[in-house]
Amino acid sequence: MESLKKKAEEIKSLKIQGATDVALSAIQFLSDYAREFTCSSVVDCINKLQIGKEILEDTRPTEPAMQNGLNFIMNKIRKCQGELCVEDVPGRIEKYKDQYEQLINDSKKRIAEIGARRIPMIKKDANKEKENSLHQDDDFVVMTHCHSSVVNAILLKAKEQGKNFRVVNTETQPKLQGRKTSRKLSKAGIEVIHIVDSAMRWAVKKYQVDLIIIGADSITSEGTVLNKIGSRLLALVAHEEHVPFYVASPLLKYQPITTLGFLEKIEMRNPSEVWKEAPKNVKIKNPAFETVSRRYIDGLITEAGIFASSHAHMYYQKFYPDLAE
Ligand code: RUB
Repeated sequence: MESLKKKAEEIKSLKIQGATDVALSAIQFLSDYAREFTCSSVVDCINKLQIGKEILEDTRPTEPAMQNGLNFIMNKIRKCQGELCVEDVPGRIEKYKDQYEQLINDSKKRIAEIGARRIPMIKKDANKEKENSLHQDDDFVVMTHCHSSVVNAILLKAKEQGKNFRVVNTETQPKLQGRKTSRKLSKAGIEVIHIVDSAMRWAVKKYQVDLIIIGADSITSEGTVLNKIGSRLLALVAHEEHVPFYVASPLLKYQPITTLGFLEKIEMRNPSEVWKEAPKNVKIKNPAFETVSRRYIDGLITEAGIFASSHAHMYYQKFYPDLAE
């Protein structure tokens, strides 16, 4: 249990961040945990796993890809518990963990292929290139926010296909996850323009951004997307400047309980991330995420294709009937 708590802390502290990596790590941690404890019966094993699952879920409340993954494993082990003996449990948990991991990896790969098609193949004309021009006709500019491994997969795929484009990216206060994005993309040879969050409107205009793609932490039954704080601001800028605004996300981030009327939670993080030695009478609020309503989203890029975010519910049920149960 102590080792599980230590690993859970890596997620809570954002050492591991981004919905996909959080989900992959959490299911791995549950699988490791199943190998660590001893139990008197299969029911006892399941009860211990349930406690472990709750510890992991508590780390980041706005992460359905993690919750869905942990539920996927727990539902499967509960269903077959009658056929198992205690020694079988760790192997079964690992098997179900591998299955969910495969779903995540396959969906990300498919999203990268689909999303990359939205970045055009533009051949650079050296004669046209003007030294001081900010935006030329043969220049395609994509903007993103924070660090989304799914958005990065799209951009890296497009680069791999030989497409020329630049990326404008926000630093993402207070934990600066945007630096991860800028490092990764520039390492792959993509030109990156890194800005402070509050320069997002300025940058959209200045660089004549052609396309905005953000990631997602959660998608609700109404097609609202929850993503890093600042996402709605960017959506509003996109709306004001008529820039297409897309969200790239596996359907595994669908939050099924929103269908039943429950509201998705927004994680409030430690105020010290914003200001360590703030005066005592200054109240600090540090929301990790915010909502982007479907009316500001031109399309959701998923493993099932690109469609209106309000259709996520339907495709989730179709693609993942086991999880929708
Ligand atoms: C990260 C964030 C990402 C989504 C999607 O927030 O908002 O855009 O999680 O990530 P945090 P991915 O740093 O608080 O986890 O596309 O990798 O699933």
